[in-house]
Amino acid sequence: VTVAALGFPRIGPQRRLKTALEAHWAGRLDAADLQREAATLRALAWRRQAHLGVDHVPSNDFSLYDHVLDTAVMVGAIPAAYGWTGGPVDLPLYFAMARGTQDGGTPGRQACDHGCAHETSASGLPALEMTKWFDTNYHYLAPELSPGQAFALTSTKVVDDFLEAKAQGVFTRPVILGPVTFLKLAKSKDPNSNGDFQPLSLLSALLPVYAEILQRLAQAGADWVQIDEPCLALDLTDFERAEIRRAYGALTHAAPRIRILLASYFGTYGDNLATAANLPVDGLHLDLVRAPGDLDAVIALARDSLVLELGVVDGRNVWRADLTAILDRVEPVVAARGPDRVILAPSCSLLHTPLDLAIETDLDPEVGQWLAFAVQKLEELAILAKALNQGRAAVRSELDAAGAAVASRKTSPRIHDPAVQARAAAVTAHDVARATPFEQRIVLQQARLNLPPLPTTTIGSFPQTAAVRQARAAHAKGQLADADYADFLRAETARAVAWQQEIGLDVLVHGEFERNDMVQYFGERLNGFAFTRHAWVQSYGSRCVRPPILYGDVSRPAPMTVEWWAYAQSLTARPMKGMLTGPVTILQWSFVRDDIPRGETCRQIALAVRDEVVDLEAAGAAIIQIDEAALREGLPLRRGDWDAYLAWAVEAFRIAASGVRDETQIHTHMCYSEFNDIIAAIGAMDADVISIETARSKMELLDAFEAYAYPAQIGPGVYDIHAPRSPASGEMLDLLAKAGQRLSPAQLWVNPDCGLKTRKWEEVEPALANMVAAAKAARQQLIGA
Ligand code: THG
Ligand code: ZN
Repeated sequence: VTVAALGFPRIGPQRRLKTALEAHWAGRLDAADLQREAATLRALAWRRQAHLGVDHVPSNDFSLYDHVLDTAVMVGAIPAAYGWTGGPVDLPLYFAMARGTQDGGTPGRQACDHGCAHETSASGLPALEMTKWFDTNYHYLAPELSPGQAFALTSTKVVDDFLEAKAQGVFTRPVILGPVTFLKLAKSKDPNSNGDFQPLSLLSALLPVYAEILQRLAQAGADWVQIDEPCLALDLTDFERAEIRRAYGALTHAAPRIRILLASYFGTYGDNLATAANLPVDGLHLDLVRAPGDLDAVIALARDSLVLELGVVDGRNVWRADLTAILDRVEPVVAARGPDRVILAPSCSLLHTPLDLAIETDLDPEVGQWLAFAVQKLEELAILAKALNQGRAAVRSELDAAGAAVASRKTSPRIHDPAVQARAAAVTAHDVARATPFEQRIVLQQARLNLPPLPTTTIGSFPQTAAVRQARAAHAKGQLADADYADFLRAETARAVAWQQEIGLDVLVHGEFERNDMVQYFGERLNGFAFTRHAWVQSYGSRCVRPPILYGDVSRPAPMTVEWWAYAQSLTARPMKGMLTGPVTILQWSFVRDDIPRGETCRQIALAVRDEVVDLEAAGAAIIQIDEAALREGLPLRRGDWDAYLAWAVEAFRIAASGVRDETQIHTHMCYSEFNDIIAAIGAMDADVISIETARSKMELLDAFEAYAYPAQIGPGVYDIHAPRSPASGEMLDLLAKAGQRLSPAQLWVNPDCGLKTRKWEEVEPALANMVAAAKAARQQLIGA
C-alpha cells in the first residue's frame, strides 16, 4: 500500500507565494526572482511531502496563479484579445489573463466587499472571468473558447516541473487537469453568438495536445500521471460520458507507457460510476469522504487489475481522521485486491486545507487536538499505510492517540451544548415565518418609515481606508488601547453618518469600520467558533482567507452589533440599518463540523443571528439587513440535491429573520448574478427588501423576474462598485428606467451593487451623490413624484 497526495497547498509557508507575487506586481521583484522563489516553494513542498512518507508526490499542482489558467496556457487556448501570436506565454501575458491590465499597467481585478473579485475593464485588457471551483471556496479562471479554436502544446510546465523535482531526487506523479473537465469549465465565446456552441465539441482538436504531453512525460521518465476529471462528480449527459470514454481510449492508446490515475473528487461518481470504473486507465481515485458508498460500487464493477486510490482523509476540512475506522474499512480491500493495487490518499487535493497545524501556537489546546491540516493529513496517511503494510501493532500509539482525539470530540462539553440542541430541536413553524404576509407588513413598515418612492440606501460598508486598517492592526498588536480604538471607530462612523445625511440618502448605514472579514467578525463573537493565526487557504491568485473553524454547538453569549448600531442611530433621525451576516454565509465560509449535518449547524447559527435581530429591534432598529452573499455558492454539485439544500438554507434565513414584528423591515443582499434557477427559493426567503447585483449586466439579470413575479421590494444595483470609476447620474437613471420596465416602480429601491469596503472615498463620494440625483430624477420620470 502506498500513499499519494493529489495536490499540496501552493501559497507556501507564511504565504510566501503571495508576498512574492504582490512584490512582483508592484514592480519590486523581477520575473527571475519571482521564478526563483516559486522554484524554492516547489522544492520545499516536494521535500516535505517525500519526508512525510508520500510515495506519489504530486508535481504541476503548483501554480503562479491558477491551475486552470495553466491548463489553458498548456494547450494554447489564449483568447484573441490578448494579442498572442504563438510561442511561449511570458509572465506579463499570463498575469494579464489572470488579472487584466489598465492603462499604466495596474491590474484591473477588484475584490468587492463579499469577495466576488470581478475584473474591470475601464481601459486596458480584461481579466478572464473567475468562477468558483466546484463547491469549494477556491476560484479558477474560466478559459474562453470559440468555435474552431485551435490548440497547440504551448507550455511544457508539467514536464519541466517533473524534471525539476527529479533533479532534486523526488520522483513525482505529475498532475494534469483532464481534457473533458477543462472543456466543461470553459466559457463559450461564440462571436456569432447563437448560443449553441459547446466547448466540448472541441475535444477531438484538444486530445492530440494531451497525447503529446503524455508522450513527453513518458520520454522524461514519468510513470504514473494523475489526470483530474472532477466533472465525473457532476450530472453528465450520455454524450458527455461517451466523450470521456473516447478521450481515455485515445490517451491510453497514445501513451501506453504512462500509467494514468484518473481522479474525481468532491462527490460520488453516482451515475457516472460505470463509465469511470470501466475506463482503460490504470488507477481510479475515489473520494470516500464525500462518497463512502463508491468503494463497494466500484469494486463490484471494476476489473481486478484496476488500482484503487482510496481518498480516506478529508481534503476539504480540518478534522483529524478516525484512523481505526478507516483501517476497519480498508483492510478487507487490501486483503482482497492486494497491497499493490491500493493507494491511500486525501479525498481531494490539499489545496483546500491550511498548511500546518504545528505553527498554530495560540490555538486552544483542546480544540487543537481535534484538528489536522495538510501536513498532519499526510502524517495520518503514512500511519494508515504503515498499519496496512506492517500491521496495526506497528503504529499502536499513533492509533491510540487518534482514537483519544476522536473520543474527546464525541463528548467534549466545548462541542456539545444541550441547551443549544434543545432549542434547535424545538423550532416550530411559528419560528420560521413572519406573523403576516408581505402585503400586510409593507403597509405597516411604510407607515413607520415614511420613505419616499425609490428610496436610496447602500449595502453596508464604506471604504476601509489605510487609516482604518492601520488602527485595526495597531489594536490587534496591542499598540492601540481599546478605548482609543473605539474612539477612532466612533469618529469614522460619525463622519460617515453625517456625510450620508448631507448627500441625502434615505436609509443610512454605520459603515462597518469595526469589522474585518464579515464572517470573522461574527464568528469571534459566537460560541462554537475557533480562529487561527496562520491557517490561510488560497481563495484566488495571491488572495487567501482564514476560515473560522466551527467546532461546536453555536450560541450567542451577548449582543454583537447593537452598540455600534445604537451609536450610529443616535447621530441621525433617519433610519439606520442594522447590519448582519446571514447563517448560510457564515456556514459557507467556515470550516464546518462533520459530526452533525450542515443543515443542523446552519439552524444553530440562524438562532444566534435571530437573537441579534431581536435585540436590534428592541434597541429601536426599524430596518435590519441580513446578508446572504454565499447562499448560491452553497448549491450542491448535483441538481438532485438542490431542493434539500435550499429547504434548510431558506429555513435558516427565515429563522434568523422571523423574530421581529411586522413593522420591522428585513433586508437581504446577494452579490452574484445567476438567479434564474433559484429565484423561487429567494422569494421564499420572504425578505421585505432584497438588493442584488445588476449594474454590470445592465439589468439583464432582471430577466429572471419576467417568469417569476418577485413578490417583495428589490434594489437592483445601479452603481457597479467593481469598476474603479464613478458612474454619472444619467447612466444610473437609465438603469433605473430599465428596471422600471420589469418591476413595478413601487417595488424599487436605489442602491449600489455591493458594499463599498474595497473602494476609495474619492470614487464613492461622487458616485453616491450621483445615485441620489438619479433617484430624484427617476421619482419624477417613473412616478411623477
Ligand atoms: N470571507 C470569507 N470567505 C470568503 C469570502 C469572505 N470566501 C469567498 C469569498 N469571500 C472569497 N473572496 C476573497 C476576496 C478577497 C480576499 C480573499 C477572498 C482577500 N484576502 C486578503 C489577502 O489575501 O490579502 C486577506 C484578508 C484578511 O486579512 O483576512 O483580499 O469575504 N471568510
Ligand atoms: Zn455583495
